[in-house]
Amino acid sequence: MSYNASDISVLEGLDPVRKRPGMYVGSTSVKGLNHLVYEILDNSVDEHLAGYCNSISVSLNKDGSATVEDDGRGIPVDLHEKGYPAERIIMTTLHAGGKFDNTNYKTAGGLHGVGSSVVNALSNKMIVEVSRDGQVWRDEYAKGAPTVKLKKGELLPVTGKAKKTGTKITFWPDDTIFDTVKFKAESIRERLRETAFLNPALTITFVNSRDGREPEVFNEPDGIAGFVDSLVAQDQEAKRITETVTVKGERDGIKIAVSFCFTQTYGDNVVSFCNNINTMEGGTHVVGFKSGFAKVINQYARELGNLKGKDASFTGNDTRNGMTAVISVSHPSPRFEGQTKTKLDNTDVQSAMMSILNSGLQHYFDRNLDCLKTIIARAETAAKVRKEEEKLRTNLADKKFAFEGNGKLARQESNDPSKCEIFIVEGKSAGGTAKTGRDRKYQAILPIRGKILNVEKQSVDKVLANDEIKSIVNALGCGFSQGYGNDFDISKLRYSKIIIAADADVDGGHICTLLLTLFYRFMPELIYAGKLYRAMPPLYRVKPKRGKPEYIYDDKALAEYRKKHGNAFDIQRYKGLGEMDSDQLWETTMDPKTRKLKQINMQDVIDANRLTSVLMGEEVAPRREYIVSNADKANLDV
Ligand code: 0R9
Repeated sequence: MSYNASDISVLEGLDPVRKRPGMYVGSTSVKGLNHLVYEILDNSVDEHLAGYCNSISVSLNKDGSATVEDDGRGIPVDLHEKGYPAERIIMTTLHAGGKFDNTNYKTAGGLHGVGSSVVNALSNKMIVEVSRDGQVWRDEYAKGAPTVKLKKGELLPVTGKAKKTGTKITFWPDDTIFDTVKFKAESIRERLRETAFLNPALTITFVNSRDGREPEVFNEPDGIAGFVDSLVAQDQEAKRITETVTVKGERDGIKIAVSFCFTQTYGDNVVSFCNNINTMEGGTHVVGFKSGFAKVINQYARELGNLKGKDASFTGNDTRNGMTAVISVSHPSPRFEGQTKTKLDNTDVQSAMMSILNSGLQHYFDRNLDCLKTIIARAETAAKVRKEEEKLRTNLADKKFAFEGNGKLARQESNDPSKCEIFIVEGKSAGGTAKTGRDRKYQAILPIRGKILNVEKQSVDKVLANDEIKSIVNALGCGFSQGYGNDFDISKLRYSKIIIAADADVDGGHICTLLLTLFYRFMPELIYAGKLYRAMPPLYRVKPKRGKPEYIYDDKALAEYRKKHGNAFDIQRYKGLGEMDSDQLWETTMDPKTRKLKQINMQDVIDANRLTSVLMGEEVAPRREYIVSNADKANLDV
């Protein structure tokens, strides 16, 4: 292939993209690969925002290419001042888009907003088909360079007649650039669904020809309110306690839309966007929303008498206890900062958000007092738990963690954190049995032997020098933090569930308590995120004279069983996990299909702290009382 002068300048133009692809699409991993689709998709969404495109389709094709098609005006194909079709300039020049933009042209923007020329540069082949002015125009490229030769002043070849208008782009990602050229369909699907929620008048079709599934159509006329509802529906634990509230408005050209609802969960889930870009790192719109919301709730709480005279106001976190929210703003010239350029920086958004939210919420709450009262009640609960936590943290600083023995982690085979779980198993023999009985692919076992020492204050350094604690921290892979420190990173957690498997007796209670306080002190986010569980092994195995043996998990269930079977059955009481063989341990405690787990929440931590005070404190009487009242729970060895 020979190049003329304009080709060379074109190649030089896109050269930086091929030299440093990570700069333009984030990385050369599958994330960067998917980003190619998003760059092209964003151009079609821009055309929708400009008011000309109603439907977009995204296809992952069998030959490894991806196609994005929209029904907008079509990329202009007339000659640009440089003497080549506008489409070609767009596809071969970095940042070319701006030169053609008319004043109404809004940008959805990608990670760095450089668009289709980047995709072109990083593709082995790219085909652009534009339907416009009654014709279909076609252009083609290889690794960013045009393969259709055009003389200066010449238009693109026409391949047929067009009844409608639109743009269709198909590209084959360059396998010498990307680590993989297999798109991650599930992430693309999620992105399309999200885009449909943010653009209620848009219809997006997803065709994944690779797996032969039916095309999926995303059209979400309820917009961000529907987004909130879908987030709540995804969380099986979340029980809704308010309807979804939407506040919208516009100030100084900044459009604001917010939807939220409350569920019976702790903490909040606030998802934010600016000009269709997911602002993962938050920014001025999120700050404005959080402070504006807290201000309104505190004002009402004082008016209604929930907060009196000198009472401290609710914190922002208190007021969002149980909230799921989606924020979407659009700004004529957004600025993004932060590590991944996903933090909105425009200060005018904060004040616009606060004023629109203030009047919108007042309008709504004045007419929906029940909803307001529910939110205030949730804030009151949060404030109570927060105060307990503050006490707890001071108490915990005085406690010592000590484990004996150094259990070895038996790793699982899979590296997919979403499917893996770790059992922290108390006791040497139970640890061994669990290693035999487990599902090796997805279950890891960390045996520990615990003993609580009732001693004087211990420094953090010493606690973390403890081998057993180190092995827990190392196994989980997400670091640790003191309280809310920065070393901890939950995204690095290697497991979807951390399961404490301890005997159902006082000793087991001790070790569980100890682990809870350890997690709370050094990895509290694991508790907030609901990653921590306690296995609930059965207390009894019963076998009627005729019939199958059954496991019984508590005394109430045993009483029921007695009612049904009289005394005509054999009963085995489990004193500890170590008494079960590997099949029994699998069936009763480890098999996801049959086991019973209890998810640990903040109340458990607070209870555990009380228990620790009882068991480790100075006073003998409450300790004795606890032990006596729990003596029925099997072997006492305190
Ligand atoms: C399949 C992916 N779609 C696109 O990449 C796409 C870009 C695009 C577009 C315009 C319309 N549809 C598009 N789809 C457009 C047309 C006009 C003005 N602005 C935008 C017009 O007809 O006047 N363009 C994006 C950038 C450009 N066009 C431009 F810079 F070439 F104008």
